[in-house]
Amino acid sequence: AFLENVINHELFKSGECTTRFIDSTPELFVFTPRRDRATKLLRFVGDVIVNGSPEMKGRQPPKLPLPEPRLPKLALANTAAPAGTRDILLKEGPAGFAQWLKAQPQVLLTDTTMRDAHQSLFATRMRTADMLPIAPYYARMAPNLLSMECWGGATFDVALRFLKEDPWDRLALLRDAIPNIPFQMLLRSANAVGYTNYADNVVKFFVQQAAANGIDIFRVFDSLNAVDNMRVAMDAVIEAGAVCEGTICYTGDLFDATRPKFNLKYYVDMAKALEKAGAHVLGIKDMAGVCKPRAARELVKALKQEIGLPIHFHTHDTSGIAAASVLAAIEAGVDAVDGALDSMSGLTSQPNLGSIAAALAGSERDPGVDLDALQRLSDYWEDVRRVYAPFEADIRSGTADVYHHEMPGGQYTNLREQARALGLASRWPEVSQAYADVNKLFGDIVKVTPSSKVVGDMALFMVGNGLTTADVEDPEQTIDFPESVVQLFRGELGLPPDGWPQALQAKILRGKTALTERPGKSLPAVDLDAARKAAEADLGIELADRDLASHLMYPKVYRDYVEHVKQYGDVSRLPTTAFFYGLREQEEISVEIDKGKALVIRLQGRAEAEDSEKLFYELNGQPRAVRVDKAG
Ligand code: 3PY
Ligand code: ZN
Repeated sequence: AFLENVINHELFKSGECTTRFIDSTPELFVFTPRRDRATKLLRFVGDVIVNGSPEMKGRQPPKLPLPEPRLPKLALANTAAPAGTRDILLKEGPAGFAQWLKAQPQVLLTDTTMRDAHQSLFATRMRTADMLPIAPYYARMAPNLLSMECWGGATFDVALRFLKEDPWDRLALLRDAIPNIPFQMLLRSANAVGYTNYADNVVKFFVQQAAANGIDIFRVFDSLNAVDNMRVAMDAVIEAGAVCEGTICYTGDLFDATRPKFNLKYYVDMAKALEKAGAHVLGIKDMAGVCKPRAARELVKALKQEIGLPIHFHTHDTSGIAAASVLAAIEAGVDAVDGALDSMSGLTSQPNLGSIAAALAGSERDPGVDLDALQRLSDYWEDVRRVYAPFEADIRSGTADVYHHEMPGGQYTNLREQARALGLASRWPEVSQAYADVNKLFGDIVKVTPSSKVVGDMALFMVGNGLTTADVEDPEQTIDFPESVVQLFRGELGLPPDGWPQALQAKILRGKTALTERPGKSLPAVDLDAARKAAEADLGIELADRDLASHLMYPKVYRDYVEHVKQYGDVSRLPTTAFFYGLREQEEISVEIDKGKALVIRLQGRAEAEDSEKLFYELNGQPRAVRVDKAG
């Protein structure tokens, strides 16, 4: 590498260097880290080959090899992306964009495939490497989508924690490839992309970074539907010049007279409060998929009468009949709806976007999308989805049970997985019943991340410990409640508009005082400069603003991620089969480490010793051997 640097140096090439050239030219000693990067990747893949991916513990790999995902037959070279919906946003600004949306006779469509669909179908495990190949086709084949939901929710945490990749890189790379379709993210109000309330200035800083790095539309919701807890996030979105989709979480049943709390007035009042708070768009987030067609129709009709904002409807297909609700909302005049492309739709995911578009073709609300293009994009996802089969829940049909337990689609598969890990897999019906019981115990609340996680924790706790509702309520019976339950009842996730059941709160808190205002009011502002310096000293790297945002969201997870990068380099470009399943002998993969620079890796053979294994690779045609210790 040193010689390479010398002969490539401008001075050396010009022939003007003297014998002091080496002493006076320190950059000759800066070697390209390519060899190092390759070694790290070979070690990572080697570890997966020898010891298995930690992510695969207890899971069955799919039958390999799998076919390469089919990309649409469309020549990309030299074709620029056409103008799309994002061009309208850039020209008109958020308020003008919202007006434009409201004035459209057709219904607009959001594709959730890159966020909620995989969060709800395979535990958020979709990697950037599977999103990038299809991205330029989206830009060319579906430019008139309202938006692509591709960031936020659980994707931030899972990217760093399990996929060992940087969510900000994902956003930047997708943005680069798709300049013409608005990007949408899910933001959990004061919980940002985490599970607990953050200081106001941290929420604001996070929003600023997300907007600066490419998010156009922020769907902001609160896990207890508390508008005051949404204000900081909403203000930050508006200030950043992005579209603020203030969102109500739908729960219960509009027509269930025994639960009058979640009636039409409740939603209309909340929508008015969000409009007053400056939302550009109103979101209806039916996270569990319990908004029945009749409720969707009535709700949209009432909201259209009562507020002036365009309305965007989101639901899940857990019941198997969610498309009926989407069509009912469209008939009632909703302005935009979410769906997932065919092969990533259904079950706990969104209803099928392609089928919804086809059903509307030729009608007054025809979304005017290219149905064949959606099909070709879906073909790609169909192949990608096979790679993630081990992360899918073993469910084969919709279930009306969702109207009873009301679990969010994004939680359902995760909670089943948690139950399995605790040895409660065969007792799932009890867990599901306990989830409904806990909701009643907690005073009938909105259940969506993070409040839903607390309800899930408590349900598992009750089933695992054989506790009944009566046991939990009995003031004489001492219970060591899970920490998340104590935090919820202390008000650390905010306060439900009608407060907590007081007797249970007293029992859970055992004399601890509860917050009486939103947590952000009492959380001290974080000194961002000091936090950056401390983290830089701890991690031994410099932190850009977006890195600081990662650190502020998840200090421990981010630290582990940085350690992983130091040890193995950037693993985000490895093909997903190599990432989860390693390489079979003679299998060859190509990994793009820089634009136009690829490593071609082939596993030639393996030699096993007692506590280690030697792997013989071919790296860009050259033999390389790596020894990997066997895990204890
Ligand atoms: C999330 O917050 O991740 C959700 O998907 C809630 O529905
Ligand atoms: Zn959802």
